[in-house]
Amino acid sequence: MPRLSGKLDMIPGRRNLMRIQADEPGVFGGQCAEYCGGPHALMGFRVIAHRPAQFEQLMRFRMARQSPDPAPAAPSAGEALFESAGCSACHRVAGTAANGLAGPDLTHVGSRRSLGAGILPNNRGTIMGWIANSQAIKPNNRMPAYANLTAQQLTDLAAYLETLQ
Ligand code: HEC
Ligand SMILES: [Cu+2]
Repeated sequence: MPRLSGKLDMIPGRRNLMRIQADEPGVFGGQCAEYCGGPHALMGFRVIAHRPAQFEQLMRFRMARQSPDPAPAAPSAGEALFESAGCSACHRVAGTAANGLAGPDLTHVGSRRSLGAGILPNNRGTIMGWIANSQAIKPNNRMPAYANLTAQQLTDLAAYLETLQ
């Protein structure tokens, strides 16, 4: 990714602008390059560049999925648990009461390729494992381990998160 944009430091209290330009479609890897705390070595990210027509198509698909459900169903077990287990205190999900800002916005977590800044592929099992004990996967990250949740509860949460496309 540095090939597309150069590098830029984040400075507390200052707003920076980074221009990322890809001349060809492709997937470009990046890595946090400034020591920032315990899990610093585990901070990867990807830039995916599409051809303009394909990008337009993807965005239209996204917008269509976001249009409000005319008759919202009762919340699933996983959605209710997301609220009652306290996940929503740290995570935002647009269109729901969850509006925490301490962790990543999970509005589209179901369509992410990876979890935890690139360290895990995104699937039902890895979501469950992350929630149960993210501290073993990424030591010192700011999400507590949820060792008290049952396998059924982890499954319900993961099934809910998968629907957030
Ligand atoms: C105290 C705040 C906090 C609470 C409570 C919390 N999380 Fe997190 N969560 C985080 C942070 C911070 C991260 C990012 C960790 C990292 O990658 O360094 C995260 C990451 C995640 C991720 C990975 C997202 C991604 O983009 O890779 C998922 C999924 C997740 N949390 C689900 C949950 C669920 C489900 C609950 C409730 C059972 C929960 N979280 C409770 C702070 C929290
Ligand atoms: Cu870092």
